[in-house]
Amino acid sequence: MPRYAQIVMGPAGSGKSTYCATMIQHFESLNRSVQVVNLDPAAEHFDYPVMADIRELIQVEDVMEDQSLRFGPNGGLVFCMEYFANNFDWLEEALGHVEDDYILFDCPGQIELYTHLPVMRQLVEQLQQWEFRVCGVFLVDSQFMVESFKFISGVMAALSAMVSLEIPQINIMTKMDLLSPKAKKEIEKYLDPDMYSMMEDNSDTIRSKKFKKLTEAICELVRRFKTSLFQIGSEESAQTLSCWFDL
Ligand SMILES: Nc1nc2c(ncn2[C@@H]2O[C@H](COP(=O)(O)OP(=O)(O)O)[C@@H](O)[C@H]2O)c(=O)[nH]1
Ligand SMILES: [Mg+2]
Repeated sequence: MPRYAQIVMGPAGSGKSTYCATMIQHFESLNRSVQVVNLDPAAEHFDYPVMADIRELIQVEDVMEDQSLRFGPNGGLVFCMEYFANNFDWLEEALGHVEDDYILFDCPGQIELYTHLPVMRQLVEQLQQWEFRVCGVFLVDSQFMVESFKFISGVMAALSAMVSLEIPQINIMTKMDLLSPKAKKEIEKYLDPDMYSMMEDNSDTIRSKKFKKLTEAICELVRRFKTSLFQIGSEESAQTLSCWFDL
């Protein structure tokens, strides 16, 4: 039987660890077991039992304290992830060889890991070599998606992860429960693919005409990749996710 993995990605604070904790509960209610691997070397706490924790391999504080390296928090994290990529045998040992396993990888929030650094791609390829079926889950905080341009920027971040990892990916807006009814309506407007044209600026200054072309080009790109977003915080969202992940 194959093994399954979700790579849980998204900016810091978007809700990755909360998602993993919630998925454990959801799996339990379905009588399925799921394990979580913490891949954030800077994680301070999480509300779930871990199968493996990257901090057993390397910790950001140790890297930052090292006088010969002299890294700040961001450089320290990149160093840790590169060290991790050079030591996948640690992960292999931690994962063991359990058949029919379902593992969530709770990843760090640094966006460059999903856009231009090779480490997450190397992780995906390694998992595939170990016969895992891998999918990506990209989380964005809905509170940062309420204005049209912010929405597009969130979608573009998700899209760049999707393009760089080349695996099936589901994009999820978190913290929908924190939005006002007006903000929820605004976001729902953008979720309909045909409504992207609503984001155009209709005033006819020269600047906005140029801007309109750019917006149209970006929306076309999003449409072409069929980038869609699901919302977290309702009954239907749990059902949709269950269908998606074939639970
Ligand atoms: N209200 C609400 N809070 C959330 C949700 N998801 C995450 N949070 C909160 O957002 C904060 C950051 O979440 P966390 O899972 O640690 O984010 P991470 O950095 O992506 O792992 C925590 O205080 C969570 O309790 C959500 O769907 N609704
Ligand atoms: Mg976290």
